[in-house]
Amino acid sequence: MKKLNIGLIGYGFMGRTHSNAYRQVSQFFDLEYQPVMKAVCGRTEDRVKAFADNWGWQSYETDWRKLIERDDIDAVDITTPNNSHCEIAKAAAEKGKMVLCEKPLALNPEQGEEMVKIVEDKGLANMVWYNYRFVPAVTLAKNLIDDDKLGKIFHYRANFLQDWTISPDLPQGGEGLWRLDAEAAGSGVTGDLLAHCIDTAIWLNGPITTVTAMTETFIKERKHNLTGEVQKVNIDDACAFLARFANGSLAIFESTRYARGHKALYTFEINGENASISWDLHDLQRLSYFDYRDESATRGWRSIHVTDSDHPYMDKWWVPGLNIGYEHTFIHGIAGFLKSLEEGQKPMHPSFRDALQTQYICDAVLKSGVSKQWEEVSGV
Ligand code: SOE
Repeated sequence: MKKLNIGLIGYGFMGRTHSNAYRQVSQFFDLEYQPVMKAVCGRTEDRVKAFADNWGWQSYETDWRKLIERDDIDAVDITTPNNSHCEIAKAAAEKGKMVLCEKPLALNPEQGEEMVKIVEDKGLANMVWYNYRFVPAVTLAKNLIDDDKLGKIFHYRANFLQDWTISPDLPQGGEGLWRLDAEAAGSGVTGDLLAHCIDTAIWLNGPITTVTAMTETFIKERKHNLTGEVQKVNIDDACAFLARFANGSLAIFESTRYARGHKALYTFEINGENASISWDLHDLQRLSYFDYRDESATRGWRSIHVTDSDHPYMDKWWVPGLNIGYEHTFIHGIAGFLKSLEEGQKPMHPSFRDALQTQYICDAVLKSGVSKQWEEVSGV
């Protein structure tokens, strides 16, 4: 087996999901490459050391520049806040490392373009962790659409609803709360949550060409954890937008962190000429499917329990009927990346270039939130 030495930068929520994936992937997937958990990097020494011990990283660094300098690192995995993705990815690529990056790719399209350019110019394997593509039920949706089961697609609707920022006492900035700080995150729900919905949507239904959006910041000021001052909030707390796809279908997307009662309700529904499908992250192992061509007496929505061995990814896991969950999406992501390194395999998706497309759409959405006009999406 060939070894691929990984250097992980960041050890928060995503650092944990990725570490778990590296630990498990070779046990469940038959691959030529085995990831080696060479080094993890975080700024606080006692914490990064404890993280390394807990997850089985062989060594640690407290300066990411040192990590990317190391000759024993083949691939750099970035799980830091969004405002550091571009600098780290470019520096890692400059050193000839493969780069895996958490979503969203960057703070804005300009940074994203630079990141795409350097990995492509240097011919380096790259991917962005839009993990929901790798839910078996979502991949099944992709397969049904690619098999033309739905026929012409008319409608796409997606939501990503949360409720964790409703309290005005919640500060912005710093560890755990950088998603509320526009300087670190770039945007609010648009880059954090709608980016997932957009990535899935363009994968399933092709390019989005134009958008019109409505954004809102409900809590205008919050104490900043780093400065201790009450400061203006510059992120979008909620965003809803309409979109047109290149294939003629219409879309409606909504995301908020103010939907009391919802923690991570990512749902989508697609309506085609012959059939419809819908999916819900809170019940991620099921895909709902309605086919108009079924016999009329028994026609209706069916709830497919996506656990059979002929369903996507499921032959790698337990026995039919037994669920897998959220953490497995990251294992599927890294399995796909490792597979793509084998001789004769296609490059991994979503790549930096795919994620740049999502970045263009987020940018058009945010622009439209301000201009209150329809905005064209760049790069289509
Ligand atoms: C935010 O709460 C968050 O953790 C996102 O950053 C993730 O990308 C999403 O998958 C779940 O919600």
